[in-house]
Amino acid sequence: MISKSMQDAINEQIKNELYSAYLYLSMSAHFEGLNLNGFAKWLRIQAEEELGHAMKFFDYIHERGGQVILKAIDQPPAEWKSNMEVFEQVLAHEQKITAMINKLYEQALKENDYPSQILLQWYINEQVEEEKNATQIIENLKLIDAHGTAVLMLDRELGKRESD
Ligand code: OFO
Repeated sequence: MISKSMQDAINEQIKNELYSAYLYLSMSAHFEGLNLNGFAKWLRIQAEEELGHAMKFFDYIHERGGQVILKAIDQPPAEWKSNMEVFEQVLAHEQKITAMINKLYEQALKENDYPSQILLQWYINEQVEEEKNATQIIENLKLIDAHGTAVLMLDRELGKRESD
């Protein structure tokens, strides 16, 4: 059975993952408003993934005989000044989530809670991916600022080459 302290910490993290979904859905709506449908789609899928992260914790608490207690989710921002600002916020948010997951893992180590350690390893890997994806978008936006879209498109084209 899961300890009360680990159950409480994971319940808190369910809220944080749901806030991530809320934040990215709000960003998606922002891009819908700008008719940037690709950006909107990417963030909408990201929001769905976050819901999946929350549900993975939700199921885990039940599997360990614990109780899920849902908490209030804060209202996310609704306006951003630039595309860059959106993705800088995505990255900053993911870095915050990474720190939270690491703290949960430290708690699981302290409590000798081996099942939670195994579960959290999945999230640790996922956070590497999350930070990498956000960083990549920021780097692409910087490239567009520096060289224009044509160079970025040519770079994509050149990247398609396979070795003979
Ligand atoms: Fe759940 O990884 Fe992003 O926040």
